[in-house]
Amino acid sequence: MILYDTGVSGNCYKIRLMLSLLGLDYENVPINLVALEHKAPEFLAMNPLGKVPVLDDDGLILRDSQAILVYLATKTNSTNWWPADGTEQADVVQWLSFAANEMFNGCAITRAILKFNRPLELEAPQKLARAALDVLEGHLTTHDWLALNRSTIADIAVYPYAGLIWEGNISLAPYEAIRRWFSRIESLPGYTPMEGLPAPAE
Ligand SMILES: N[C@@H](CCC(=O)N[C@@H](CS)C(=O)NCC(=O)O)C(=O)O
Repeated sequence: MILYDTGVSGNCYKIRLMLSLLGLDYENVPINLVALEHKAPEFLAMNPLGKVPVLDDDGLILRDSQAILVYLATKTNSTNWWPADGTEQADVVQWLSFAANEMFNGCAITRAILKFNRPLELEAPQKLARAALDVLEGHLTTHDWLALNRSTIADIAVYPYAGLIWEGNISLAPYEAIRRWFSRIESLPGYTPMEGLPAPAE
């Protein structure tokens, strides 16, 4: 398996984390976004959206971190991470959509503006980030995990941009339930860190 990967990307980190939790070997091909390697014709042939991550498993090419998480759990028959039952899958998918929408457009964009000086307007993504964190905090006040009362790919999809939001100048100090959930994820066997995660204690 080959992962086309950018180290600072939370979406790519989701895949590195899942591969590590599943104990899978893979080849890592770094993609330099500053050098626009993701817009080169050979990369666009794999992902016409021109975005990382991309996974190549023996010629099967997949884009989108949520889709890749489903694929990796399915490939390894890990029904604890990705259930076989459709109703249970729907519970997990609610959070995969939350990761791709509210977490990305709120937390990831807020971080990108402040950490990478992206020339975007800050107010709307910051507001979305706080609203998303409030939803997470509310859920995690009464649940240990996002779906199915156990760790699933839902947690792996949402964790990175929640944990990295301190790089977007939003303090995690008031979010006690989220920080307890971080500790549970960071204690999973096979957990691997990235630059900025685990988030420093405040
Ligand atoms: N929905 C996609 C989003 C992928 C994405 O936005 N990747 C970013 C890095 S985190 C990227 O490649 N950005 C470069 C660009 O959009 O030009 C996923 O979850 O993988």
